[in-house]
Amino acid sequence: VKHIVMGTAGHVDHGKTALIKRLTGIDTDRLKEEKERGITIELGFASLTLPGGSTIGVVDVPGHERFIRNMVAGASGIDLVILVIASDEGVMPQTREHLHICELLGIRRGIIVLTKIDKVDEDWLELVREDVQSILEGTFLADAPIVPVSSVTGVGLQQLLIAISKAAAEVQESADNGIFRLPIDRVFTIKGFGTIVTGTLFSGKVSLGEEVEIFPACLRAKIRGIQVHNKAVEMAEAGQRTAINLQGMNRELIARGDVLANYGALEASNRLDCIYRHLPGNSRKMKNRTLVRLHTGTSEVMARIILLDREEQGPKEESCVQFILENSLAVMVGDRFVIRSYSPAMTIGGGVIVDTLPEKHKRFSVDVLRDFQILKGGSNEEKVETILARAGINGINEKKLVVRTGISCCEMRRQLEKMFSSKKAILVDKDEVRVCAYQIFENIREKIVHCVKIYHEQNPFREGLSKEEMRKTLERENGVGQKIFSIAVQDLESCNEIVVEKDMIRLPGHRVNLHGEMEQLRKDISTIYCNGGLTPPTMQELQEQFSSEQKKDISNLIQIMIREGGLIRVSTDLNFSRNTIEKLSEEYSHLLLKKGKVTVADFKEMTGLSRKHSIPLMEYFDLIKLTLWVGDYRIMRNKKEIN
Ligand SMILES: Nc1nc2c(ncn2[C@@H]2O[C@H](COP(=O)(O)OP(=O)(O)OP(=O)(O)O)[C@@H](O)[C@H]2O)c(=O)[nH]1
Ligand SMILES: [Mg+2]
Repeated sequence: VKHIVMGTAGHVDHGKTALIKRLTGIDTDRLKEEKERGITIELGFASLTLPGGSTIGVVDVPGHERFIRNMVAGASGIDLVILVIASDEGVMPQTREHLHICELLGIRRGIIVLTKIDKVDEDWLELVREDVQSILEGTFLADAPIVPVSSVTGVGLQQLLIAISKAAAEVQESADNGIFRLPIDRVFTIKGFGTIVTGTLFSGKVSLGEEVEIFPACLRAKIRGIQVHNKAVEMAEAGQRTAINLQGMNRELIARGDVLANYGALEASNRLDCIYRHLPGNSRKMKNRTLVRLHTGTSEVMARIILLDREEQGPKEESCVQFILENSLAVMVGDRFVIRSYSPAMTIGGGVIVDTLPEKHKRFSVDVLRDFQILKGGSNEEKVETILARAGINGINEKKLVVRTGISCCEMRRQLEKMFSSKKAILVDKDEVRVCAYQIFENIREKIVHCVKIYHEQNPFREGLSKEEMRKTLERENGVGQKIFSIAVQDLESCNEIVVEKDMIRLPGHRVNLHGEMEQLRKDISTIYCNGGLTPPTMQELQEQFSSEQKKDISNLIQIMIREGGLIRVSTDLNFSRNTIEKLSEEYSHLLLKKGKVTVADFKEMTGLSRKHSIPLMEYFDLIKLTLWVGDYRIMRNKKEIN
């Protein structure tokens, strides 16, 4: 069954509430203040049974400009609008403003009702009709029927009911994304029942006993009772005016503007990427960073608009923007919004949300603007790809993908299956259906292999590195989560790119039995340097003593031995054993103490070395600050400092 909600719209005092009362028998002005002042303040609700027997929900909104925020809340979610214009007054400011709001909210169907015809004559009515027609030009109501009525005499009401039935029959059932969502427009308590919330059920369905959540505060609650058109029901569906009794929920914690939804379905956000249209009637251009009122669903928040693709925005222009919200909202991609200026509060534009959890963007970035085009009008696959890229290293779960792309749950499942098999996405967590872009996953795989490779180079004696340690490093440095890490390791293992033994990861080519050979090689090198004393071989001379396959191992080993301290690097080409250097250092110190000043000739005489070895060694001792080079000779550095 198609469920339909019809809403009123129009200037204050034009007869909206009187009309609904005449049609439904229900006086939707319930408040004492409303009765006293004769105006509507809060939203009113009723149901209307059509000639064919079906029942539709009715939302009556206030016309006064001070209560526009209530009007926007009431109008979001309606399928059909009754634009009420009093024939004695004709088109007034809120006639236009409400019309704009309905247009911006994406309402597609409606009827114009000219009320109070008992107060005007035929000629006047004709003038008003022409005036009305001119403001409807180019809007969704351009071809809508115009029905003159009097709520006092009852003239025209029958024709109106027929027009409503016809329009209701033409309402297309909107594609349902499958997520239960109800933006709350009223909260109250009933003795013995506790907290009740009401709203138009946007999408999905809800049943008795179900676990739900209130966003953006993320409060858990249980459905104790459901009413539709004042009747208790087991389940409510998209498009129905619904009252819900929540179990275990304090009334004070909920307010209009909150959203009741499936548990875990939504996420609070402080930034929204949107396509924004500045209304044609605006006299002023929209400037970057303007503070505005953003209305969406039943909520209103203050927000700063960041124009991403232009310096300022003129009337009729459409642009890519990001809103920075003063209070967080829980919305979905595809949701419509209305923007009103801060002061005076006037409707100036609106549009549609294209990402609910974006990062801060750089203005005029080609990449960002390309993403906007995709999120606005791309294929499902392109949209999912863009959001997966934005979601980053740990991916995003399927539910949140639905929220962030506006693609329905069923369609999303099909889309993901396709992307899994074409290697564009990968499932990283089966339980919550968490998905990651394949490219990002591949980067993690590469990073792991690279880490192991580096580790082997630096630690040729070790079999491999600890899996847990690598996981911690990747988590710390790249934010890689546990699940995706283990999937990447498993995947690499099955592709035979790494070997996992117990808690160790190594490359398949890394021969564990090298251990013994390497140890032997190390001993050999050590002996060569010990025997070499003050005249060790150069790197090349050393390499020549071994086979060519061992070359790479030797330079690795030398590096390790230097790092460990057994060998001392004196110049790029000369290494000495630690013992040799220590002994030499002692002798040199003695000489320095004895002579005070030591020349190269003195050093050569002491060691019996040629310049080739003497100079690098003397420079080495300068470097480690044993000596200070003063012109032609060296002095002991410590001694000089004492002086
Ligand atoms: N003569 C005559 N008076 C009407 C008709 N419809 C409404 N009225 C009167 O107009 C006044 C305003 O009517 P409402 O229905 O409260 O107007 P409204 O559009 O709901 O006003 P807000 O909700 O405050 O915007 C009331 O005094 C009604 O009795 C009509 O068809 N003929
Ligand atoms: Mg009213």
